[in-house]
Amino acid sequence: MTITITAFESSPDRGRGLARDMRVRWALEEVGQPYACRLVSFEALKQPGHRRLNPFGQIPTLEEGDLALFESGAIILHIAGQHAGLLPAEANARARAIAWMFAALNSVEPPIVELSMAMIVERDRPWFAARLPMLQDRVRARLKALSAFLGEADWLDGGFSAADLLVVTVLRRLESSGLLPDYPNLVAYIARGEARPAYRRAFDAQLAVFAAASKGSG
Ligand code: GTB
Repeated sequence: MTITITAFESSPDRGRGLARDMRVRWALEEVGQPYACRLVSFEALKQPGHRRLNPFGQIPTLEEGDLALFESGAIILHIAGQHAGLLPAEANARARAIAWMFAALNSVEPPIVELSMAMIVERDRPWFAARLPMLQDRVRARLKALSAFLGEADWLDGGFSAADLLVVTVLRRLESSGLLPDYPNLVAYIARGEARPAYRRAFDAQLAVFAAASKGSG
């Protein structure tokens, strides 16, 4: 069955692979599933047609036959449940990997998003300088715990899984924050994720969208 995902027609990340379609593309590449991508403008995201797929008017979504899904975590869990390669077969290991998927999205990503949003939209506000250390400390607390848990291991729990895919994509959003170098094992962990052939294919696919959009507008 054909899989169709949605992505920004023109991503504000300028092809850096930081929008959440990147993680879905990467998951599909890891399991070897071809997919089509429908590009959506910011305006179209908020129209009823797209809100039928995602009530919040956001990307990414996934359509496959009668199924329409939103929320990148749910989409990746669905892909991992349908195809081998993203979750361990053994029940306890699988449950632990799913716990880490939730941790990536519920414990690690929120303070990172809060910090990056503040850097983008609050930089000129009078309270920004006072608030920044608190936002950075909240991110550091997560990085410290993650770094301690990972130690010298390549991946969070044995082999690469959807949990690593999500944690790596979440951490990548910190690349310009200056916070990562204090955690060399996390820097190496991100690099290991980015070196995977499936990651490269996914990255190149989203970059090609940005390159085509730039050509069209210039
Ligand atoms: N919880 C949802 C999920 O995981 O799927 C969140 C989805 C979401 O935030 N989607 C964003 C969106 O559609 C795109 S990824 N935004 C449009 C809107 O809300 O109107 C977030 C994102 C956007 C831009 C950058 N960037 O420029 O670096 C990074 C991440």
